[in-house]
Formats: sequence, structure tokens, C-alpha cells
Amino acid sequence: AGRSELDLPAAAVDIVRSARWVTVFSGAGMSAESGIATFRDAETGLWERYDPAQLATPEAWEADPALVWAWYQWRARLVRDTEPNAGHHALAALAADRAVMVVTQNVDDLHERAGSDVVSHLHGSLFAPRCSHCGRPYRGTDVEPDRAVERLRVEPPMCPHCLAPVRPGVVWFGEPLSAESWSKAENAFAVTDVVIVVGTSGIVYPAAGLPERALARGVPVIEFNPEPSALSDRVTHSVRASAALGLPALLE
Ligand code: BJW
Repeated sequence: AGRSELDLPAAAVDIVRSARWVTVFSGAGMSAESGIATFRDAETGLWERYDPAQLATPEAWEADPALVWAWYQWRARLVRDTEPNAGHHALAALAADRAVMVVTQNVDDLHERAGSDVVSHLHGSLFAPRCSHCGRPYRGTDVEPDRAVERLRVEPPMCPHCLAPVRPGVVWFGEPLSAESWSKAENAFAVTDVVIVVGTSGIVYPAAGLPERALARGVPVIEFNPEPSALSDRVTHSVRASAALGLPALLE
């Protein structure tokens, strides 16, 4: 799709082209066109009875670790089996002649696989399991997602140091974001000339407060989302386009 068909204002394109530092703030919609369901969409198939917002909680983990572990194994496998989309590739290409700092809420690795430098995974990663007790990273090979995870329960492996169950390396509701990922994100928003917000509902804090910080400094924020989000009213330009259609138009 061309820029005019997308209703992508020339002013927004100029802002991005003339920026030396670009910060990308992405959410689940970034990966939707790679075939990964967004967080607040209904799940299909095996997991249709389960609400992601119910499974991504410390309470779910306490109540049924094998259920939660199987769900994350299944999601990791979905990510392994898919590819970055045209939006991920456009953001990587944008870094050819400027600094692009990707701050993502996503737990997939599609930005990295497209070739972007990810400065922060605010909500962790599907590929960084750790001990639920001592926090040590778990490097066992038995966590590699395989094709046998289409089961509702898989017992998590045990930490070899303290024998506690290994947990997914993600941030659940009520848990603090890692200090390191938070400060790296803050730094990106503090120095950037422009923010590109893609595919997030903008309702989960503290992450959703980051674009506001840039606006408060007078830094333009350009949103790409086919639907209005909680941030749409406050951003400088809100482009009603998907990630895979809208972001490549920035490069045209
Ligand atoms: C497209 C598209 C296409 C579709 N192209 N776009 C009241 C007020 C303020 C805060 C709170 C509050 N009550 C509770 C809180 C705190 C809570 C919170 O924010 N809750 C709100 C829901 C109210 N936050 C927390 O608990 C955080 N921790 C915290 O605050 O700690 C404090 C603390 C300090 C010290 C000690 C202890 C505690 C932690 C938040 C962790 C969030 N975790 C999750 C799960 C990660 C693991 C996993 O993936 O399973 O992160 S929840 C989930 O939401 C996930 C996402 O990263 C996050 C954001 O969702 P996202 O990415 O925006 O996805 P969707 O699905 O919501 O939206 C998709 C968008 O894409 C839509 O807009 C579509 O239109 C669009 N889209 N297709 C472009 N093709």
C-alpha cells in the first residue's frame, strides 16, 4: 500500500526521516501479521477455553504450574514456527541510516530475527526460563519447544541448584519489570527524537506510560494501529494501518 492510500501524513514521514534517534515501542499487534494472536484476542484451538489474561499471572502459576508451563511452551513453539513480517523488516531497514532503539512489550524474538537491536524486552522473553526460587537462568535443553507440546499440562523442569520448578522468563501482572530492562527503556525515551508506537492497546502499566514521557518533552509520537488504542488521543499522529502495511510506507 502506498503512503496516500494509508493516510500516512507526509509530516509523519518527514519526522521519522529527519530523526537521528528513533525509539520503537511495540506490542502484540506488531507480531499479529506473523500469525501470533494478540494478547487480548480470543485464542483458538487447544487453548480456546483459556483466557491469556488469566494464564499470565502469578496466581495461575501457583495454582497449576504444569498448565502455565505447557501454555508458554506452546507459545514458544508458535514463535519458532513463524517469521518476522514486513513491519519487523521495515524497522530493521530504518536503522540503515539512523539509530533505532526497539523497546518491546513482546516476549517473542521477531524483532531480533528481522535484524533489529532490541534495547529492552520490558515483559521478558519466551526463551529465557529461570528458576522460580533462585532466579538463575535455566539452560537445560528440555525447554526447547517441540511438537509434542500440544498438551494441556507439561511438568516444568527442575532447577539443578535448588530443585524448585523452572518458570517462564516473563513478567506477570503484579510483578516488577526488571530494573535493567526498565532503565534501558527510560534511557531510549529520554534521548529519542521521535517515538513510533506499534500494535499496543496502551493499557498495561508502567510500560504504557513511556510514550507520555516523550510527549512531555515535546517529542513527536507516531502510532500505527488499525484500531484506536488508549494512546491514540494523545499521540502526534495516529495512523490507522497495520504494522506490516504501515511501517514499510515510512521507507518509500
Ligand atoms: C495491530 C495489529 C496489526 C492488532 N498491526 N496493530 C491500575 C492502574 C495502573 C496500573 C495498574 C492498575 N492495576 C494494576 C496495575 C498494574 C498492572 C497493569 O498495568 N494493569 C492494567 C491492565 C490496569 N501492571 C503490572 O502488574 C506490571 N507490574 C507492575 O506494575 O509492578 C508493580 C510492582 C512494583 C514493585 C514490586 C512489585 C510490583 C506488570 C505488567 C506485566 C504485563 N505482562 C503481560 C504478559 C507477559 C507475558 C506473556 O506474554 O504471557 O504482558 S500482560 C500482556 O499485556 C503482555 C503484553 O506485553 C501486555 C500489553 O499488551 P499489548 O502488547 O498492548 O497487546 P494487546 O493484545 O492488549 O493489544 C494489541 C493491540 O494491537 C491492539 O490495540 C490491536 O488493535 C493492535 N493490533 N493487530 C498493528 N496487524
